[in-house]
Amino acid sequence: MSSTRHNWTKEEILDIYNKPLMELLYEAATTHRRHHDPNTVQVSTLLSIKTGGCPEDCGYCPQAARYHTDIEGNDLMSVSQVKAQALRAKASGSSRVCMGAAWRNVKDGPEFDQVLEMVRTINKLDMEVCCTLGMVTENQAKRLAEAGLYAYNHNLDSSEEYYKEVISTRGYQDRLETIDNVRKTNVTVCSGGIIGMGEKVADRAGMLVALSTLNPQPESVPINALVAVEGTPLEDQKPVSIWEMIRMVATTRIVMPETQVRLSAGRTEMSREGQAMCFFAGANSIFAGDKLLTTPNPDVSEDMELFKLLGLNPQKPFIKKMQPQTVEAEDSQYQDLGEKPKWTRPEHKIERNEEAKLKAKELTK
Ligand code: SAM
Ligand code: DTB
Ligand code: SF4
Repeated sequence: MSSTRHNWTKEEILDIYNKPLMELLYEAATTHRRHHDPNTVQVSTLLSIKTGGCPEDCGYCPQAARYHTDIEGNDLMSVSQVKAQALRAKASGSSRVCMGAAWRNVKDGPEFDQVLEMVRTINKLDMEVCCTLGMVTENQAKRLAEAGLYAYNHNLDSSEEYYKEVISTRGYQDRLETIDNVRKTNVTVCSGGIIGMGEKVADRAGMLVALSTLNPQPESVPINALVAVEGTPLEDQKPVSIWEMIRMVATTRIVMPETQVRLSAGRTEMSREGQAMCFFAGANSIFAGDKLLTTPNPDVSEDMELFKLLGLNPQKPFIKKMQPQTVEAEDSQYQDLGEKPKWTRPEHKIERNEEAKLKAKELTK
C-alpha cells in the first residue's frame, strides 16, 4: 500500500513551506531517502526542436511571437539532426532527451508524424524520450505512447488564480485536460511550474495542491526559477532567492514523495552550495547541457564536477519503470537509521509493466 496522500490542503502545504528551515530540510531529506536513492540524480537534455513564433502569450516565455526577444526562431528540426543531438546527449551522460516545441497544441499532419519518428529514433538509442509540445488530445497522446514516448511535460506553472495573471490565451482547465489525456496512456506525466513570477507563497502552495491531489501524482515535477528574459512582460522580475528554491523543492518532495523533483531552469544563478542544498532537500533530477530551450544552463563539465564533489551518480535510463525498487537494497540502506523505508511502488506504475510486477512479487516474498 502506498503512503502517498492525495488530499493535501493549501494550509497544510503552507505550514510545511514555512517551517523552520532545519525542520523542513530534515523532513524532506528523510522522505527523500525513504523513497529514492539519495545519491542518484536523473539527467535529461533539452532539445528545442521548433523554436519561437508561438501564438500564446505566456508572460515568462521568450518564444512567444508577440514579445520582442532576442531569440533565433527555427522550423521543425529534421529527424537526423535530432538523432545526432541525442547521441551527443547520451555520450555526455544523459538518460533522457526532452524535445520542446513552441506550439500552442499538437496538430495532426506531417509535422506531428515527424515528431513521432523522432520519438521512435531516440527510443532505439536506449534513451528515455520526453516531449513538451503544448496541448494534446487523447488520440495524440496515444500515438505518442505507441511511438514509445516515456514522459510528456505540460506544466501548470502556478496556482489557478495566479496563472490568469501570466497567461490569457489558454486556461488552467485546458492544462489539466492535457495532463488527463496523457494519463490515459502509459506515458508518464511531468508537470510542475515556475517560481519568481511575482506570485505569493500561497500561489506556490496552490500549485502544489493542484499537482499533489492528482491521482496518481505526476512522476516528475519540474521546479523552474524564472529566467527573466528581456522583451517578455516578466523581464524586470528580481531573481528568486535560493532559500525560496530550497523551500519549494523540500515542500514538493514532502507532498509528492515518490515523484522525481526536477531542479529545472535558473541553475546558472545558483551556487554549488545552493544546488547541493536542493539535492539534499529532495531534488533528484536536472536538465543538463549549456542551453535549456533558448536560455543558458551550466556546462556539462561543471555539472559533472559538482556530481563528483557531492558523490552523486547519474541515473541509468528506464530504471524506475523496468526495475521495481529492490526492497533488499533499500532495507540495507536504512539499517543505520533503524528505520525501514516506506517505499511502495505505486500501483499504476506496476501495472504498466508486467515484468516489473513479477519481480516485485519475487522480492517481497
Ligand atoms: N509550448 C509548450 C508548452 O507551453 O507547454 C512547451 C514548451 S514551454 C517553453 C515549457 C515550459 O517551460 C513552460 O510551461 C514553463 O514552465 C517553462 N518556461 C518557459 N519559459 C521559462 C522561463 N523564462 N523561465 C522559467 N521557465 C520557463
Ligand atoms: C520545464 O519545466 N522546464 C524546461 C522544460 N520543462 C521544457 C524548460 C525551461 C525553459 C526555460 C526558458 C528557455 O530556455 O527558453
Ligand atoms: Fe508558447 Fe509554450 Fe512559450 Fe507558452 S510556454 S509561449 S505555449 S512555447
